Amino acid sequence: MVDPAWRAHVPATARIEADDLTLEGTLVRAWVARWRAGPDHPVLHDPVRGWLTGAQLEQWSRHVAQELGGREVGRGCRVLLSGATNIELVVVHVALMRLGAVVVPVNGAYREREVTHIVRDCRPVMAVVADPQWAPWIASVDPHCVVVSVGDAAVAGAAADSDAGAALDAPAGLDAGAALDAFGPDAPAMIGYTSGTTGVPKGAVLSHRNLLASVAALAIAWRWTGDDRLVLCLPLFHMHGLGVGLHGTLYVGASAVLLDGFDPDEVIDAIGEHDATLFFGVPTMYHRLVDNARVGELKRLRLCVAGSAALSPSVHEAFHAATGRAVLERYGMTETVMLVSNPYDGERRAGAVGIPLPGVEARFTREDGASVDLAAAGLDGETGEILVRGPNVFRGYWERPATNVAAFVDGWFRTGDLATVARDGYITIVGRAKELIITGGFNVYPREVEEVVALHPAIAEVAVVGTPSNEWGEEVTAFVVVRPGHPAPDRDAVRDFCREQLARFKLPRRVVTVDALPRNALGKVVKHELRCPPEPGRASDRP
Ligand code: MLC
Ligand code: AMP
Repeated sequence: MVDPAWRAHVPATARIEADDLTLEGTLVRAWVARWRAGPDHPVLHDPVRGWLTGAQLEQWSRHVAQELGGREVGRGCRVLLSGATNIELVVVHVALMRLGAVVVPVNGAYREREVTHIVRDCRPVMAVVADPQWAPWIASVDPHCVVVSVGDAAVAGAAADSDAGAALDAPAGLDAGAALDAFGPDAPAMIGYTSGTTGVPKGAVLSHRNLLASVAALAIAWRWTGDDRLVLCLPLFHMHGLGVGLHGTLYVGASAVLLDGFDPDEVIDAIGEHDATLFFGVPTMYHRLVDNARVGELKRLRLCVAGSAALSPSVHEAFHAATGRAVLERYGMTETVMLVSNPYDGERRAGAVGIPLPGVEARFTREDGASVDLAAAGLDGETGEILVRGPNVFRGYWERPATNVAAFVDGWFRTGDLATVARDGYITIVGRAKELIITGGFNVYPREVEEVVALHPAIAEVAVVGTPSNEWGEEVTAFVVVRPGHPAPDRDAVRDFCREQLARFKLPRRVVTVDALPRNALGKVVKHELRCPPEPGRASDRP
């Protein structure tokens, strides 16, 4: 039998099979085992709470779980979770996972339209959120959904924590304790909202096994151990911050310094102050770091990882020149957590995402529809859609049977991403079969923006596309046809008009007025023919 490509990630001295990744059963079981093995090990830091040890996280999350359990949050119940990157949010997240509730992470920038869609779709019993504005929005869909603030949910658990310092093996003495950490690997753990290939936001249901498999693979591939310390400034409502940064840290028994939001100087300060070894970021963060005079200080890190969007080779090279460190780029998605990564040992190729991670198998569907193995000869230079399979890959979208049929081919998940494979097996993402704009690592679905812009009284027609930007990767750009007799609305007028209905990162950064949209014989807008006029001196366009 041919060795899978992923073996390239495994150290020569280790023997690992795909099944070994999920031997611990669930992510929660693995976390609890680490906290018990190292109760005094510092696990999480934030500027308000300082350091929290494994024992403290175990106990605090257990008590929050008991509080929430007492409020009817049980196994399989969906719970919306949205808040800043800090210890309180993590405690609530861990508590929900330990209860067997299904966490639905939601971007805190979402507006009423976006929040109510998710509430209507997944019917949560509770919403633990940071923004008080959300309460009436949620109540408008379901008045029975309990809405609490992240602080209140976390503090309720802390107040119950009267046996602080009690032995870690005491939970059986607490009533609800027996109900924690007691579910199988196939139980749903999380529903991540994403639009997949079709553009309608839908929930990807990930099991505890999916989440475990992915971080177990990353621990091997990135040599991530309990001695590591990550500076984590990513939002905890997407896979990058949550499924990789947080879950991985807790899985390997390492530590993370949490920062709410990205500021290059704060990141560099935190790395120095806390002797960090790791940084994970989206390309926009690396773009800003290489522009910072102190970027050289990042050379003290063991590993810098980039993902969620393509890292431009020029930023990769500038970072390397300034720090002596080659950024390790990887590729993943909500439905699968992580899929492909450059190797820790070996070439970290600028512009490529690397080789499938341990446990992950990848195939290609060529333009003629033929599906071929990644290693098949003659792929060099050809473009195909990547299909994947593995213990990390979700089973389907929440209550979307028809979409699920189309999302898989013979058990292989269609990523909607187009790639090429070099003869040595390195994968390069070259485009997308799905209509999607990725700006600063956040996904924007053109159709969603088009639907809102089209409501503007002066706009007759609109087409939204992603246009290249050095800083953001892509920028949301709206091409508009103005209604006869109306003055053309400028960029700010369009943004202001959409502000109530769209999260800020979805607002068009460019608005271009055109006489007509290019259409094909069937009347469909030919988006690739839409071109932006140059705007010299744009701040975001670094040469
Ligand atoms: C913020 N803004 C954005 C934006 N982020 N606009 C477009 N795209 C974005 N990503 C808006 C703000 O609302 C503000 O609007 C204006 O830009 C200036 O904000 P800023 O202060 O410069 O931005 P900042 O807050 O610094 O945010 C930039 C960022 C952030 C890069 C730190 O976008 C970020 O944290 N991105 C990470 C996204 C992420 O975690 N993705 C993972 C997805 S998981 P205004 O109107 O007020 O001027 C995934 C799977 C995988 O994809 O493989 O990982
Ligand atoms: P999401 O829906 O937020 O999970 O976004 C996943 C998408 O992000 C993938 O399908 C890719 O299109 C994109 N993506 C993630 N990592 C990379 C990368 N390193 N290079 C290019 N695209 C990426």
